[in-house]
Amino acid sequence: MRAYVAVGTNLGDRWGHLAHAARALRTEPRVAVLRGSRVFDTAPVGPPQPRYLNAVLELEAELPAPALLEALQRVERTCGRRRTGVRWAARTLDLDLLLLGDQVIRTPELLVPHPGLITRRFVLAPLAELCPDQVVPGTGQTVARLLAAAPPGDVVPIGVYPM
Ligand code: PH2
Ligand code: MG
Ligand code: MG
Repeated sequence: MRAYVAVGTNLGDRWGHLAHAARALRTEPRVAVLRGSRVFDTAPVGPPQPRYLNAVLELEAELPAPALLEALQRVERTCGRRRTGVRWAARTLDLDLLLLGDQVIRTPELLVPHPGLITRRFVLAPLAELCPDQVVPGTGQTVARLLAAAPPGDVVPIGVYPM
């Protein structure tokens, strides 16, 4: 199934973390990394913290959603991510499952489509490069329409995805 994963990093070697994410996902069984968006330099949303690099990866994943979530969390850990319990703390690597086919998943562990997807320009701008015409389940709107309606934000493309 086609999956879109948001990549965010705002601590340490941010370009290195982006490259690591693509490389590590490729080593996961039944996961193929198909394409990356451009990389965007973005102002942090939430508490004051360093600026982010944000991008989106397109995967083909022959895995059920919980196994894919585990794979994403495994890759976060191999990148030195430590869960401190502090919401929206700065992080070496954040991998958020945005879309998984046209599935809607609402469990305590996983919400798909990702709730932040609908309004966050730092997610929608890179996602719209990969699948502008995809309808986001539950909204009836395409990614391109959601991006056009999103509040303005400091989200600037600065390079191609390192992979
Ligand atoms: N992620 C957050 C909180 N704030 N801001 C930006 N610009 N980019 C992010 O990826 C981001 C954020 C929590 O995951
Ligand atoms: Mg996140
Ligand atoms: Mg996350």
